[in-house]
Amino acid sequence: MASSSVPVYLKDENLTQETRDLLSSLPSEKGWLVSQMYQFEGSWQTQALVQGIVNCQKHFEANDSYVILATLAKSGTTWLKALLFALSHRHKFPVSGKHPLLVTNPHSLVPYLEGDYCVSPEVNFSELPSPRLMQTHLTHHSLPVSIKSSSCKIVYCCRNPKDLFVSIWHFGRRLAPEETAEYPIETAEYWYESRKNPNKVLFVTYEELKKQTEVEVKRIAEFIGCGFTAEEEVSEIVKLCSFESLSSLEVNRQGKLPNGIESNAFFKKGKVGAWRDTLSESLAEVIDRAAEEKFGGSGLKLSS
Ligand code: PAP
Repeated sequence: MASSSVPVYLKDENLTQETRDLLSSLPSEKGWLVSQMYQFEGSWQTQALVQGIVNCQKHFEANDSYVILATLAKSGTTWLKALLFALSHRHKFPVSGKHPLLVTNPHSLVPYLEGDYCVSPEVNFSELPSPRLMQTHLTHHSLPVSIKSSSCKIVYCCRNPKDLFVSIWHFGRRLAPEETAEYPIETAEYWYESRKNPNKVLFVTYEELKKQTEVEVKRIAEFIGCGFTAEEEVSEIVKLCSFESLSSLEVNRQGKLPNGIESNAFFKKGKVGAWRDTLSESLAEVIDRAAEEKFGGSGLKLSS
């Protein structure tokens, strides 16, 4: 693994003694991007992320105006970051003008909560424009208390497990070509939360977002409190944030993010069902069975 391309949340630096003690008490397995992964609060994390999660659980203070994007890695984070940024700041940054998304990778516009907290317990988000957008890969259970207790909104994006698996596998091979391993499918926590509390958690799927982008984008805008008026056009934002548009921008084709990951690593095919080019029938069946076991009784329908 080339160290220059290793993001901070995969590095084993900055660990406090408290976190080292915690890690030694957790179940661990050989990892796919780093040598060892740790099971913390039900999901598998790197050492640095355990540190980041503990830090943000202790110190992050959300307030009512925050919008939190929650995803599993590779389920639509980059797309939703672009959409949420473009939607919530559309009066300040009209699509027709010099839009930040034309010159900035979506990951540099919306911070990765526990990733930023890997480095230090003191992270200052006060520079972010309001409404503050934040992204997390945490399960609902592990979210900092202030996210649950405030009235901030959570948008959750889910993707079918086979495309997600293939997407993360390719990404992992870029970061750590010599290593690969199984990827755990998380539980349907956000699904249940969105049923229980629809004003707090909006459940979006990558597949529906692909199928009827304008309808879904309007639904997201409404949910985060910046719905479209009858006169307003949503198509420009949809186009700006599309795979074709973002992946062809110079800023997303060349160079690296501050965390060392190449900017183009977040854009591969951007399609539904691309798993068919990579997965064998038998591996696809294994994933289908695992998904059925996990989600079977939940009422959540995962498209394939
Ligand atoms: P992250 O969680 O590491 O930030 P994330 O953005 O969730 O990654 O996942 C990347 C996937 O989203 C890639 O899918 P693929 O491997 O199946 O191709 C990437 O191509 C896709 N993607 C990125 N931007 C967009 C977009 N604007 N529209 C649709 N899909 C996109």
